[in-house]
Amino acid sequence: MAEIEELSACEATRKMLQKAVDEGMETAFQRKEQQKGCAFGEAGTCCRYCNMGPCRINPKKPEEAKGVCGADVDTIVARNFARMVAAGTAAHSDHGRAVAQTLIMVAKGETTDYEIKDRVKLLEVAADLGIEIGDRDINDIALEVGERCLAMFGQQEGELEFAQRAPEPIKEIWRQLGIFPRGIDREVVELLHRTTIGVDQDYKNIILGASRCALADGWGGSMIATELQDILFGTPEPLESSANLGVLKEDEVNIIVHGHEPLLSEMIVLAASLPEMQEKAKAVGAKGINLAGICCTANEVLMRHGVPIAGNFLQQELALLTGAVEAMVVDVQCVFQGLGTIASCIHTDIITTSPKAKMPFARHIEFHEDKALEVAKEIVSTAIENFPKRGKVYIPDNKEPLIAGFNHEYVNYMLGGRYRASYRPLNDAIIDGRIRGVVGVVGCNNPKVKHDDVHVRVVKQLIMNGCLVVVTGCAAQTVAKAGLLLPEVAREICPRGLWEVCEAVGIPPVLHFGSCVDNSRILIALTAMVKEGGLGEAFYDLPACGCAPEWMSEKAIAIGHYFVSSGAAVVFGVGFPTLGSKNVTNFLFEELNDIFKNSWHLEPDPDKMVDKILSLIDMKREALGITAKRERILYDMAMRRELEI
Ligand code: NFS
Repeated sequence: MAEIEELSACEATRKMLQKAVDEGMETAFQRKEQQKGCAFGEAGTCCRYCNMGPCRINPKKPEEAKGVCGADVDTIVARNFARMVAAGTAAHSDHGRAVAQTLIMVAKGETTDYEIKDRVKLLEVAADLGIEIGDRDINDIALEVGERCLAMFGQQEGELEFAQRAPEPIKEIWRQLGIFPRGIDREVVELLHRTTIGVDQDYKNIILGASRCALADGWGGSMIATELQDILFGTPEPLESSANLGVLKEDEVNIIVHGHEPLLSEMIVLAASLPEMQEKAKAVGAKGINLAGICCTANEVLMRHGVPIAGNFLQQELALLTGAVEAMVVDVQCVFQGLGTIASCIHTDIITTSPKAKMPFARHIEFHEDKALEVAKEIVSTAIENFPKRGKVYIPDNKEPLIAGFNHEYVNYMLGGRYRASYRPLNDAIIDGRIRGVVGVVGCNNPKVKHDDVHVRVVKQLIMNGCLVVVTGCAAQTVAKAGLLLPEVAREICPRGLWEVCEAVGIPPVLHFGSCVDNSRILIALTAMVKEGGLGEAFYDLPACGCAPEWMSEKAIAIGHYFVSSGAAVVFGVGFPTLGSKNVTNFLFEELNDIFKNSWHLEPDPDKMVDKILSLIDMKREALGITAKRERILYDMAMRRELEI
């Protein structure tokens, strides 16, 4: 295996990787080295959508071959890209659907385990959808909101309602192109249809079809998930917690929630806090029950309950190797099958809960919304019963404090106050140059690059250069572990303008905005900046940029594509799945500028990625006539040493 030092920038991760090597346990880091990769797959030039193939085209000599059906490299690459968008959209949206169904059950009184926690947000969303409020019963309003959102999945014709929230000029562009999204399910189905053998063979048309589908994700499925979760579980507000494997406790029953949908994890939080469960834990010799999270579920329960983060995507197996985890409770998405192999060697139970996602070596305790708390109690009890079976435990002592729980509503409130909530101070700070621009840093880990390293380098340099950064997903967890989600960071490393703004408002320069479906919060925040005035007419005018430095998932491609199709610039790291076709790549990276006035970019090198983002932001500042002369802060050796987590 490569030098452990080179595999991760996170000390806790390195310690656990050493332990894995010492004990002969396998993780994603080792498996990545065993996999030699495939040049065709990597370039997007392999097609296996029918049984005449698989067909593959040498990305170095694409003109020399075609698929058996005659598909050229452009069609093949575009279809593969589009299918990633369809899959990513499906994942986010199926999550949103489950939340809508739960809201309906709550409104109908079919489950009493959940309640409507944020009535103000319910009324706001209802008003947005044109639902009558008057003196109607709150459950009637909730039912109508739930049903209207659920109907957005099956809507056959007409414009998707939440997409009406987008700035007017981009909606006009969607209408002119015929890509204003309709129902979410319809867009996923149509994109899968268009990319089967012998349908859409115009790569530009395929990519624009993918835009329509991706928009149904960002302004549809993901937004439904976020909005309705806030209604059911409460809109997050800033709170303190901590992150990294050191949050596990040697003397308590450790339960890790991992996956994506908070419907389950909310109930586990409740069940674990019940006195009867605490007593049960004490009866087996534990001091209590300690909950922690991995991946987006971690973000959901962190921002609403302060549940600490055990780690991000690439740390899921390492958490088990501590020997301190009694149960890892999973639902859907980003869950390694490798977990089961490790769990079969130690006392940990992997508990699958979704009928959609079962695993070998796991115990299945199926979750149902109508008996949510009962199931959660069974899961917690199972974990407690495991505690006496523990073997040797090693928990690395790394953990960092953090503040999480930001979102559009809170930004609005903290800038303007409760009675004059407004984005004006943010826009003004951007216009007068105290804030250079706003950057969303999102996405996964990927063992193709040094774990956490790219995220930390990019985020640190962005705030050193005066950008306000918002983070979601595993990127948020990375920077939490690096101690960047703290207000004092502003004074320590940010230029005067940014730290003055941060200190005046009492925020860190890096704002934790939630999970990956919560990237829809960024859409809403950017829309609010546009509507506030002074920074142009649409996303494409804003000094703002999105990036995913260590992405790996189809969901990341769907997110990137809905931001680009909404008019935002997006920079991805690692690599890009269309490089086998010059035409498709040129369309995504250049020609989309003529359509959405922004485009995709690829820059795997963290320093160059920062340069690229800053130049994109400065270009927008110049176009807006708000250019302030500033020096690019150079990245010297002392800073480099600072970047260790
Ligand atoms: Ni996002 Fe969440 Fe993490 Fe990547 Fe996976 S957890 S939905 S896909 S790996 S950021």
